[in-house]
Amino acid sequence: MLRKKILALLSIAMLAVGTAGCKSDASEPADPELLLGFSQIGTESAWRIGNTLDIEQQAENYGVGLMLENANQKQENQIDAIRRFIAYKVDVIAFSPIVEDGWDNVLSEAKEAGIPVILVDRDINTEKSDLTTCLIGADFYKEGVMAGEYLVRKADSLGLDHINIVEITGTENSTPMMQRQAGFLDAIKGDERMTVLESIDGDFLKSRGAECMRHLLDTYGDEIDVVFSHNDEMTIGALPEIEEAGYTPGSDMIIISIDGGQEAINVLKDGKINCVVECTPKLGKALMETALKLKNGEEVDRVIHPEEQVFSDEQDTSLIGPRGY
Ligand code: GYE
Repeated sequence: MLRKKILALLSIAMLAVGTAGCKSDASEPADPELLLGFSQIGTESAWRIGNTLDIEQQAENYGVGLMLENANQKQENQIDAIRRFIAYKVDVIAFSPIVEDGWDNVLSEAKEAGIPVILVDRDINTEKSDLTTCLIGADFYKEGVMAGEYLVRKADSLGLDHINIVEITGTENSTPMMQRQAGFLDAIKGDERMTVLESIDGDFLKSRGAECMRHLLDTYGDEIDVVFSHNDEMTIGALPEIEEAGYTPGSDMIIISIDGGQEAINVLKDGKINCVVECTPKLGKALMETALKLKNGEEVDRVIHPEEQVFSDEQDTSLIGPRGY
């Protein structure tokens, strides 16, 4: 029985919410029509925490029973979680793959069990075409392009003729890392003013952002004109290092970030970040609607990209409203 199944699920989940009827009160909502297993990457950023909260909230809104597991930044934990979802016969599996490679075996198992899989946020790399049904997540390439285009405009407005860039990247082999880098490089390529001094892996973590920035400052010092960081956490980790080295971020160095969480937007308003490309974590509504369609055997869109914008010192930043993550 579904109700028993959900109770069992909730008891093993590290973190779970659902509208599953756990009480016998007749006024409680009926068993959910859909049981969704979702493997989240971890809690590395405000983005990730906002994404988890949004998915929980939307599951509740849509009356979806949610089994949610947090992989604490480890691919093997995600693979184990997906295997548990298969064993418990959830209706639909969703997950945010921490890296692109290494999913074929477990996803073949899901396919054999007849459970559709939705990719949330990040993509996978596979030779097989039918292991997943769709991807709900940002267009990371476009985000990189928007960051690069901002830099070109900024260089024009400041009349700069040579610009040295350091790049602090997200988790190696993850979709946002690869696509943000590719989009950024494409947007600045052909612009003779731009030189990338170094790209360094900051793993999307604040502590790594600080470490990477220390290394970059030690190596290049005041040669650095621009810091392009793949997420807000790493940016926020890097800023105190820049200040400690005697530079004022936002004026001595141009700081470009991605995500658009509240903390980074506050720093943008203070003038210590110049540009933040938005990446919305609010993917829960599209996820619930897509999962319900799959449960009902309906067709779904292969790719769903949310609309995103750029926040920067080109606008009146005091008008940017609360971000909600
Ligand atoms: O930019 C970062 C997070 O995959 C879009 O992962 C996500 C990225 C986001 O940890 O902050």
